[in-house]
Amino acid sequence: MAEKNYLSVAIQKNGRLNNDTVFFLKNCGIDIAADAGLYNRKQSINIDIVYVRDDDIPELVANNICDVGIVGRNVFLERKIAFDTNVSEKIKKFEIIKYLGFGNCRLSLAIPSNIAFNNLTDLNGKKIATSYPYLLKQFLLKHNLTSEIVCLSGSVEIAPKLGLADLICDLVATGTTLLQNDLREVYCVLTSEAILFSSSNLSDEKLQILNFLLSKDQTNNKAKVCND
Ligand code: PRT
Ligand code: ZN
Repeated sequence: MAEKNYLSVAIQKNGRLNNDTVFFLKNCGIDIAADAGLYNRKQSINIDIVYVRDDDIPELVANNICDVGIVGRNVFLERKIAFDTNVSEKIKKFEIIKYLGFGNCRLSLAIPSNIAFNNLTDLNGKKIATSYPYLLKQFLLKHNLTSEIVCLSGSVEIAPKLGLADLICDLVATGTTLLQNDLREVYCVLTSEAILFSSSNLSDEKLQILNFLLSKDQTNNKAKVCND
């Protein structure tokens, strides 16, 4: 459980967000190593850094094990919708505090290059493979579409070739992975970047530490226009 006088910050241990997260925290005056142990206490500013897999960060914050976390907006929203759908009131309280301007990507629909696509109604009756079933379901409902969702935890881009799905809904950055798999991006479901978020019931003491850290950050990224 997060300790009373320490703000605990959950960050990705390895992976795409790790370096930029460490850089952001350094910019806030917290000098930590990118590859420290699982847990790193900074007594000078009453802060605990917890290094974990990004997928675990929303749960850690929701359960008050950690106070704030840094993840992609895609992971944040996917877990938030899952909590809103499945879990009791007390762990639904999440707030985005800051958009961090790195880890930019989009969650997009992509179809085999040789298949025609005119508009979203072409998706009716089709199978879509994804690791983001909640975000995709929300999108399908919003557009009144009757596609079937096929959940995969990784390597989503090979699903059409394997005959598991007709198309995919996956993260895209440069588009290289899609090209390599003969897929074509046809619709952006969500834009994403790394975000700092908290449970909305932080104590005054912890808020003070958080505000102190953020006051040192010079990057000053503003919230982007969202299409969720
Ligand atoms: O180990 P851990 O569970 O912590 O990490 P992970 O493997 O689940 O996530 P990781 O490190 O790959 O990504 C962390 C976050 O980075 C994601 O949740 C996104 O918010 C963000 N991000 C930014 C990306 C990408 N760009 C990205 N390109 N996450 C994944 N990709 C993958 C995508 O899934 C696809 O396979 O890269 C491929 C596409 O890239 P392009 O450049 O070929 O289009
Ligand atoms: Zn992950």
